[in-house]
Parts: sequence; C-alpha cells; structure tokens
Amino acid sequence: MKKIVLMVAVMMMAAPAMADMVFAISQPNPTDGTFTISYSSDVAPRGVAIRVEVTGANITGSNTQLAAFNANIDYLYDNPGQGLGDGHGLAKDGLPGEFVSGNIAIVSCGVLDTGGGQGAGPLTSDPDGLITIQTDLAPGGAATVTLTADGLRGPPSGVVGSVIASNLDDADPAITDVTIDGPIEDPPCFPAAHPDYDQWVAMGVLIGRIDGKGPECWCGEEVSPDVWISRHCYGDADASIQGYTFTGYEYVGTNDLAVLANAWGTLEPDNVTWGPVGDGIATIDSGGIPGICADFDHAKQGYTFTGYEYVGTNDLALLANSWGTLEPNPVTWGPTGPGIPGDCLDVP
Ligand SMILES: [Ca+2]
Ligand SMILES: [Ca+2]
Repeated sequence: MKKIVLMVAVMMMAAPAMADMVFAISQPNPTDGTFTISYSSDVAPRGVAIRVEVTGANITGSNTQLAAFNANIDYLYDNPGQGLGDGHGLAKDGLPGEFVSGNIAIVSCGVLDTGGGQGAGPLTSDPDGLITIQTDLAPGGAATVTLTADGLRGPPSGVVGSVIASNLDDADPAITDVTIDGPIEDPPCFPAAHPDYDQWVAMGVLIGRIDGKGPECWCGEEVSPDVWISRHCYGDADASIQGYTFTGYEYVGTNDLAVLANAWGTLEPDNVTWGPVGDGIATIDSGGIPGICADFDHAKQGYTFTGYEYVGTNDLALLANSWGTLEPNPVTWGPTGPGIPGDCLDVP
C-alpha cells in the first residue's frame, strides 16, 4: 500500500506545461464490438484520466494498452502486490478502484519508470492507440462513445494531477462523440422473400436463438460464402448427404429419419386452451441437430383434441416421398438416381 501511495504522490507532483492533447476514437476491428482511444500531443503526456461513456452498450473490459502507460493506479489500488505493467487502465467512475461493469469507465493510467519516477509518454499513440475497449455490442448493433474529463482524478481534483490539465479539462471539455458499430452481421441464409421466412425466424425464437435468425438446417449446405442450397423441404433434416460408393448417395436417408423419429409426436406446450400438451419441439435435440430440423413442411399440425406438433405425419409424408432417391453424383460407378432438387430456398 505504501508503494501505491508513493506512486500517486509522485503523479500529483508532476506539473508539465499545458499541452494540447487531442483524443480520437477509432474502430480498427469492427467485427468484435471494440473501439480504440488514441491521442496526439505536443508535450509528452505523463498520465491520462478520461471518462468514457458508451450509450447503447456496456463496457466489458479492455485489451491492448500502450506499453508506456504502465501504472494502472486504480487497478493497483484494488490489487496489492501488483506492480508496474500489471492489470489494466480501466477504473470506476466516481470511486477509486478498478472498473467492474457498466457503461461508464475511466481510463486511468500513468507513465512511470522502474524507480517510481515519472516518465514521459510518446507524443502520439500511433499506431495501435492508447487503449482498446471492449463492449458487448450485439451483431448489427450500434452505440455512441463520449469522452469527457474525469472530475475525480483529473482537474480540479488533481489526483492524477496537472497531468490531466494537459488533456481533458472540465473548463474546456474536449468531448468526442463517435458512433461505433457492432460486429458485422452475417446475412440470413434463408431468403426474406421466401413465403416461409417469417416461420423460419419464429422457429429461431422458439429454439432460443437471439440473433434474429432461424434454424440453419432449413438452409441446407453453404456451398460457397453466403450461397446456400437446401433440400430441407424434401426431408433432408441434417443438411447432409449419406451413402457409399456401392449403394449410392442420398440426401434423404436413415440419418434424416432418425432426426424425425426422435422428434416424432412431440406436442407443443401451448396454443391449446384444453387438450394434451407436451414439452415442445424446442426441447428436442438429436446429437446437436434441433428437433425443428424435421419440420419439413415448416408448419405445425394437429387439433385441439390431439394437441399440436411441429413434426408429424405431414413431415413424414415428405420424407417418405424422397426416401431412397439416389443422387446422380458424386459416385463414379455404382447406382445413381435423379437426385433431390436443391431448390427449397427458391422464391416462387
Ligand atoms: Ca440428409
Ligand atoms: Ca411440420
């Protein structure tokens, strides 16, 4: 503890000339919801204390941090025994100590040499920035980042001292207000113009997907990036071919029947005011293949008297109709057949 007090005291004594330190927010990697704070300055900075507020997402932590900023004061406050270069530069808003959770964090870190004396940071944080902050931005989401002075550590408190007078100041707030984007969202594999699209999305909700998409098995195989060929509506539950050279290959076979058999007769828990109910198709899984993958007609069937089910006779009829249909390829010899059309995603 004595060591930390000493370090803080050292920083308070620092009194560099007023500098023009300009901050910026960039997003070098828009696929993971992070953003990076960078700076340039006309005087070597010795510490920073900036309040970072994200509107529309929570801060989850930080990763890369400019190595010269090696004194993570608030982290050291909470973690006795740690030293220079340890921890991270995110601190609580309005309280001492390291950042835990929420949408506001303080970037609080200083530049010290191995003897505890104050060092001088580089005039620019190029090329990697001062610190990269992680958020929980969802795919396709957006949030706003605002930088302001930190009244606890920066002026007028002076804890991180006049160091901070050289960057963000309450009297002259240098606020940067930047919109950042969440991870790039993969396009849905099921065409939005398809008559079953709404049902596909609804089944995604039913099985617990939170990304607005439906079961991938309905989309079949991704034959090249974002290009899908589906035979699902003919009874291909596992989106895979099966067979042997001797017997031929088929898209609708025993593997698909097994998925259907496992889901067979599973009643839904709701949608009836009386009559039998069950656990619902969302509870069914066949070795990682959701039970809804056997819903080949993309519809629920049943009656109030019998209950309702997503996998039933209508789906079995589709599978039975395709049963034993061999593919013309990829065998070089052995039995072949007309094959199952890969047109389930075609929009009529
Ligand atoms: Ca199959
Ligand atoms: Ca069905």
